[in-house]
Amino acid sequence: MKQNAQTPTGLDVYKIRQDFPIFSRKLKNGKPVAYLDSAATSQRPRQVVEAMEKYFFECNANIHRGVYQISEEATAAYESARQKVAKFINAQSSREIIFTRNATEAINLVAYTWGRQNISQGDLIVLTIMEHHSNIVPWQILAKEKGARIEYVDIDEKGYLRLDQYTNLLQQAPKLVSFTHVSNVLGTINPVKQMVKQAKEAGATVLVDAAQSAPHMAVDVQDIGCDFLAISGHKMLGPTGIGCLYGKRELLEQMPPFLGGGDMILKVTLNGASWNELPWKYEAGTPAIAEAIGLGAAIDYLNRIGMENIHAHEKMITEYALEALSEIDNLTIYGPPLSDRSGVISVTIPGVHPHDLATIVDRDGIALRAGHHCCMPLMDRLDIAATARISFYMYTIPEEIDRFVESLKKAKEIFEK
Ligand code: C6P
Repeated sequence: MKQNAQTPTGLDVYKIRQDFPIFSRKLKNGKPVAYLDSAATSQRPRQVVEAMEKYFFECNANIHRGVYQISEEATAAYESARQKVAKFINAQSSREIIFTRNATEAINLVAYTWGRQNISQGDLIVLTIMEHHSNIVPWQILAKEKGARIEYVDIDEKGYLRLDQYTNLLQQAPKLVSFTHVSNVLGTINPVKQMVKQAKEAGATVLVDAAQSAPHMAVDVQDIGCDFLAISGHKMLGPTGIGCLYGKRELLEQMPPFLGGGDMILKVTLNGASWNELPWKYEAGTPAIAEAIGLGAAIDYLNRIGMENIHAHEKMITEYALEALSEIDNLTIYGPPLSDRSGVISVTIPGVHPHDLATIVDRDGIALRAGHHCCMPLMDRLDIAATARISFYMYTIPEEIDRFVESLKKAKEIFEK
């Protein structure tokens, strides 16, 4: 791919990068950062920071409380961000969008409310071996409390979910099925629509972890058909401290609240309380106002670029990286073929700890993540302790892949001496 080349859909990555001041920064070694860790957290364009700054400088006030002008403006900006999220994932109503701190909190919200109400002794919860800890541990806590059991769908040698096993598990009528849309280690894009359809036919309630998909491809909750869906703002150009839970209205209406406190009530007496309407029933206390507004600006930015264009660009970069990496011997690349993967590539080199690799390439200004990526059961399944992972976004350019590949080759030479 040449400089200034556009993707077939017309994405001008070099222009986009001008919106991200971090790419103009020089590191201690005088080089710009080659940021290959967007699966951990994305970079943020200036438009997002400016939207937050505007709130702080122009209408900083608490929301849903004041009748004065700036409080009303703050409330309107916060609620408009909710509408943007609803539209972005095609929820039927913005009442189905609950602001949380991140995807982890969104999943915990379901486990602590719907889970406590609906999971009983002996019930089955189906998860997959490729889940992030945030889609395992809340269910383990619930299962332990209720005496429920958990079964995990395995992967095959290529990194696809074993759908034959999934189909068999569904025959045991699980109460809850929860899985990730995209694996943060293997990059596998799971066939969520088909999986949700099967789970619904089996009578299960279904949660989709979209932390790694919503930033990179169009996600449509009505088309997917899930009951719940979790996203994290900081992985999709937004700030940290904000995420969302999508829940079908009829479920959210029936579930008990998550946290108690201000804003989530209609009336409180010394003997009890009644709950506010959706979505505020699940948003106790002063929320992350500036962060929600920042997420709204991030969604505006994503919409302006277009999710199809983002996806197409990341596919090109992933193909470019896979090709370059396939020429390096003695390197294991995890995950399925290009057609079914997102912009995440995990690798290992026999005898080299991924942390050592990450430390060496850091000297060349390459930012990547090494470790278990909060997927210890998957690491156990793959019989490894860790991987080195590169991950991309709309702003990733081929030069950054070239820099990584060069640095990786150098590191290999050092280790193989
Ligand atoms: N994965 C990674 O480097 P939070 O931390 O709540 O924003 O997101 C949790 C989460 C949930 N599901 C998936 C599939 C994820 O990848 C993550 C976060 C980061 O892979 C940080 S561990």
